[in-house]
Amino acid sequence: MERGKPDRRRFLRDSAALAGVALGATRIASGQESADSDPGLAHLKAVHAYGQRSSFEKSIRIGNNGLDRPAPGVPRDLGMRSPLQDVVGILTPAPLHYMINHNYEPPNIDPQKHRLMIHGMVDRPMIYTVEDLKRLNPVTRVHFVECRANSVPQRKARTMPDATAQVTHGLSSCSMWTGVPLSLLLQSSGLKKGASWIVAEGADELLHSKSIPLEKAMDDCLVVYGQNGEALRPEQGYPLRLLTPGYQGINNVKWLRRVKVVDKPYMFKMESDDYAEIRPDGKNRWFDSQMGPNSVITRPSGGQHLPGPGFYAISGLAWSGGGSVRRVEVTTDGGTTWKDAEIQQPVHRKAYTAFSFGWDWTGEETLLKSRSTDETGDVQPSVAEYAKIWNLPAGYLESGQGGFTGNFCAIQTWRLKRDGSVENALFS
Ligand SMILES: Nc1nc2c(c(=O)[nH]1)N[C@H]1C(S)=C(S)[C@@H](COP(=O)(O)O)O[C@H]1N2
Ligand SMILES: [Mo]
Repeated sequence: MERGKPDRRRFLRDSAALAGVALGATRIASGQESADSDPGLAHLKAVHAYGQRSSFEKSIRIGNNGLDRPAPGVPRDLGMRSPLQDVVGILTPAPLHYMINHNYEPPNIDPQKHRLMIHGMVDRPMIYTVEDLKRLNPVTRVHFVECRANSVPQRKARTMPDATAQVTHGLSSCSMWTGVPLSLLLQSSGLKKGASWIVAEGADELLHSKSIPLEKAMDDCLVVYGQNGEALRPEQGYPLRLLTPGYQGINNVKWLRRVKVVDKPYMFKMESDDYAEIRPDGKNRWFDSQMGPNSVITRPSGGQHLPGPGFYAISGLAWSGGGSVRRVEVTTDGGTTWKDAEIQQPVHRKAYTAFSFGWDWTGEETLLKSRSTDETGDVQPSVAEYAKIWNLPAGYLESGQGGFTGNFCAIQTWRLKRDGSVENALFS
């Protein structure tokens, strides 16, 4: 009978669905087989099972050296810069988050096998699985991560007229991170008297390790497993990473597997030598980790082109390791006059903050700059002020010679030319 058919079909469908639930993995595996033999289904799975951006969107990460590929011959340090000029809003899409791996390719870690050990000067050493951590109350926060080498003038590509915002500021990114407060794990283990530092260690081949003051660890550090609504990317430390909001990138240990509570910094090569700033006056800044107030105009910025005189929103990003961004000023006349830009919500502490400033361009050549102030009243320095803070001799930064300065947060200048092209003009 005709009427019987739909019911029978539904019965078959429902029992197939139930069988799918009961058989679990087996059922999915046989489904994959049929997708392979059915090109239409294979296409759906390949393209839509995990979404891809429009084929018209071409923005990509580029090599740390400012080229569209990593530097050849540096197999132990893989760096990729984030395309700041293309990012919309305050979150960096995870596939475009900048990346610094001192150990080249990220390890491919099975989260079921991964463990995080808390030990050292604690009453109760603990070993956590990723699932153990997910049983705890999660916290979600928006924070930037920034390499201390971001923007340093010693990198040649950074001072060239054709540098884009990706080349000048692309060793930083901002994500929404989800995990648990490190303080919760440390408290549960019980801190012993005299504990004053932690040493965090990653599960990469080189066991990237970093000493961090216990005060910071107990303040706002997180052990995170989530990034922008999904699991951390392998490049960002899957399945677990330490997040040290506002501190130099190197502290944010990826593939985190161990936190040892200790009573002194361990002075690893990277923190006592490579990452410590030996200034021209011979002085050193060990563990001076907090990133300063920073900002960059991303539209219009280096490599972009304005079609002609008229209205433009000058927009960009501001951030500070000191807390939330309270104010951003913009100058469209090379620094003669500064005006407040509009700060866009949401504003998070130690996170990218978007700003914009409506402007009528007359068509004349001019210099554009932005300057941020954070909640502690810290103001982003000019290049000259930055040189003063770090006690650098005149012309030191401009020369491109000498050692790394690090934490370079000086005001960025873009030159807008009469033909509408935009150039990097850091030292103007
Ligand atoms: N395990 C491990 N953690 C690491 C690194 C590393 O090489 N290995 N690089 C550090 C440095 S120098 C920076 S700047 C940040 C970069 O974070 P990202 O790659 O997620 O952008 O990770 C830090 N954490
Ligand atoms: Mo870094």
